[in-house]
Amino acid sequence: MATQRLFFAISLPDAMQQQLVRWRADTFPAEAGQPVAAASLHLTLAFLGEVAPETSQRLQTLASRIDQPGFDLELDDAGHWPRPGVVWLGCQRAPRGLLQLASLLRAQAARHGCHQSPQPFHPHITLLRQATQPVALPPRGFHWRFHVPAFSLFASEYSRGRTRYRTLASWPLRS
Ligand code: 2AM
Repeated sequence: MATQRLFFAISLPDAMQQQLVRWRADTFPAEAGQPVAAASLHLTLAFLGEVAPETSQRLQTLASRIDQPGFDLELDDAGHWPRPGVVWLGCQRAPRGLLQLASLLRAQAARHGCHQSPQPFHPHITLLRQATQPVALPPRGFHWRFHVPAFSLFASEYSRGRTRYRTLASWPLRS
């Protein structure tokens, strides 16, 4: 079987997706960048790159053994990375549970040969892509909170000119 482009991530509840999409439309002009589709909004925990089936299977087995409590995410920060052309939403203070989960998944990925960026983990949800020109960011003061009861493994698939994210498996966090 061929390799797949994989990443572990947190998906957003449907209501949160809808709220963010409305806020984004009110906050950023159309020319600011390419909006990420509501159903594709996610927070990446660990990017794995192109992965062989055996490695994917091993990482899924390890993921299934993770025993961590769920946590609340508070989205109250926004930023612009002009080089990759990304406008993002994040947290001023990332919850400990999020950092622990990401660090465990990233360590397991690295041990299985999936290169991990040496840059520190900066949890974010990409709202706009191709945002290479200066963008006016919203003033602080906005915030959304939602509970994270699970995490998932996604495959990033490119066909007919667009990228789709397919959920391969999900694992619950302790309630
Ligand atoms: P991004 O949203 O900041 O682009 C699928 O591509 C997910 O993995 C995206 O959330 C992307 O982050 C993230 N990712 C992290 N490192 C990546 C890399 N080196 N190449 C592509 N995507 C990466």
